Parts: sequence; structure tokens; C-alpha cells
Amino acid sequence: MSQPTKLFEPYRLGPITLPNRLVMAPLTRNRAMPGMVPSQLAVEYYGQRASAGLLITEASQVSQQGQGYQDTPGIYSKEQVAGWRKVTDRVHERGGRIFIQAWHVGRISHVSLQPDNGAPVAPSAIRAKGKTFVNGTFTEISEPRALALEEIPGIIDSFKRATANAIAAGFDGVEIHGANGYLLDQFAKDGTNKRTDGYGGSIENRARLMLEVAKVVAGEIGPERTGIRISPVTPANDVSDSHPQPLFDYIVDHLNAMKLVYIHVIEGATGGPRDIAPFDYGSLRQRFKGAYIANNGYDFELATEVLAANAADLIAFGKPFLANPDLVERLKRGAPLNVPDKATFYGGGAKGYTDYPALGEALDAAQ
Ligand code: 8OZ
Repeated sequence: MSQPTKLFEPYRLGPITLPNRLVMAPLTRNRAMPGMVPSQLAVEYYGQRASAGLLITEASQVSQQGQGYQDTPGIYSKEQVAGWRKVTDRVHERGGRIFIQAWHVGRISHVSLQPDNGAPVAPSAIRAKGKTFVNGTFTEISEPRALALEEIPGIIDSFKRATANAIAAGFDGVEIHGANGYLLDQFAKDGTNKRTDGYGGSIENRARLMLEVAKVVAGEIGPERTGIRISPVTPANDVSDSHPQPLFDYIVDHLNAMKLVYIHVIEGATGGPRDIAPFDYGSLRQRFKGAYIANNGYDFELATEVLAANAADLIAFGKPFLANPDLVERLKRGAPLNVPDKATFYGGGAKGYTDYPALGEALDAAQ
């Protein structure tokens, strides 16, 4: 190890103490059971990764309407709560901590996943260019319809109920999915939001839904157990904003006033270049008094550098955690990492899910 690192120092996140600064980023795996219930394999998968400072689950829809891909788990039914309870029990037995990511895809969906095969919902009736994965194949995203003003309280309420369910399922907290071109990001950004009511137009109006959702989630579980993920400049899912800096400065000022426990910031293009567009993440860092979780393309060196510069409190790792259940131990020892297998990211069974070896197992296998 060439320089000292803060990566393995504990961190106090609201009421919970994390033993290290590594966060497992939310990772979509498309392996839920019928009824969109987390499987027994999910219990194994999250349990294997319990040494992370904090686990964040894969994005989990707050309602059937909030689903956009095949076999993603929900957090709206009794059966889903029972399935997640097994996951949180296993993680806690292994000494870990876990937040659930609460998700509404908005327009990134397909009629076959929607209640009564209806159109997916969006701030405005603008179809996203792109595909989603349904019925075993990549399919064009469906034409959405604009949400009526009267429907918006129902959306907010679905996040509130999901949070009550998350508490019943034993989660340590909730991360609101405000990123990657899904519903809350679609409302926030002016490329996707052309509304002329109180939820469109000005920054204040476009940010309203995200902030109202944050308020009800925090009201339900406590702001000290509420985090949010944002991605100011990502082009993911065909979103764009003409002035992301003042938009996200405004959003983060208000999240700070609500005393949320963290902001989880995807810096750059999700899973892609960090420098896709100019953006001052330091401005968000400065405005927000809670924890700053940095994400996107981090490795040990960059994480060490950014923590040393106090530009973040915690670092989220995605693919490295997917492929290395014992990532914390491996980085501590400077051990080699398993390589993630793209072919098994989305869908399937144990292969590429629960069969990535930990270090000892790798050594055993090599003997
Ligand atoms: C990959 C595939 C499907 C969904 C995100 C929830 O980007 C996702 C997602 C990622 O936030």
C-alpha cells in the first residue's frame, strides 16, 4: 500500500456506526421470484457481502407501476416484505447494515409490466430513446403518458408505504432513487419535464416531487435513516438538463434543510466517463452537512485520494462488490480482485450471483 488510507476507518452515519467507508452500490440483478419477491439466493448474496460498511440493495419498485424491467424486486406487498426480512436478518446476523433503494422508473417501462397493460407514467408524454429488458429480450421502451396533477399524491404515498414496509422488513434505512433518469430525475430535469403546473417550469417546481418524496420518507423512518441517490449530469435513460448546477445546488440545499443522512452522488455518466460534463461536486459537498457518498468508477487509489482530500465521506463500489463478496478484505490486503462477468449481471440464478469466491475459497480452489 503506497499511501495511508481512510477507507478502513469507521464512520458514524446517523445512528449507526459503519466499520469502514466502503458502500456496496445498488446493483440491478433481475432475479426476483414470482410476485417480485426477493429469492433465497438474494439472502445468500447480500449475506456474503455483509462486511461492507453499508449495503444498499438493488433498486426495488415502490409499486407495480414503478417497475420497468423483468424480475426486479418490489417493496409494496406482504410477500415482498417477508422476502426482504430474510435478507435483512441474514445481513444483521453477519454483523452488517443494509438500506433498501426505493424506486419508481416512471417512463422507463413497458406496457407488459404495467397494471392493466397501461402506458408507463412520466412528467410529460415524451418517449425515452432506448430499450428495457422484459420477457427475456430487450424491447423498445413504451410511449408514456403524462401524470395528471391529481395522481401525484398517490406517487408520493407509494414511497411512504414502501418506507413503512422497509421498516417492517428490518432495513436500517431507505435510499430514495433520485438518479439515472427514473421518475424523480425525469421530473427534476428540463429535457423530460415540460409540465406547466406546479411540478414543471422553474427549478423549484421541477425539484418539488423529489423533495416531497424525501419529506415523506424521512417523516416515516426518520431523516437520520434516509439517504438519496442523485446523478446531476448522467445521460442515462435519455435525460438531460440545461442547467444542472443550479438545479442540484437547489435540491441539495433543501435535502440539507431536511437533515437527510446522506447524498449518494453519481459523478459523471453512470457506469461511464466521470468527466462527461462540467459539474462542481464540491458545491454539493459544501452545501450538505450529512454524509457524501461518492460513486462512479472508484478504485482503491481514487477512493484513498478523495477521502484524504475530504471530498467524500464514503465511497460506493458497484461492480467490484458484485464480483468480490469480501471486497473490504481484498482491498485491505491489496489482494487481486475477481473479474465481474457481464453475461450474468442481469437475470439467471446462482452463477455470477452467489458463486464469486472469497479469498480463502479462491485459495482452496487453487490447491
Ligand atoms: C441497470 C439495469 C437496470 C436498471 C439504475 C436501477 O441504473 C438501475 C438499473 C441499472 O439505477
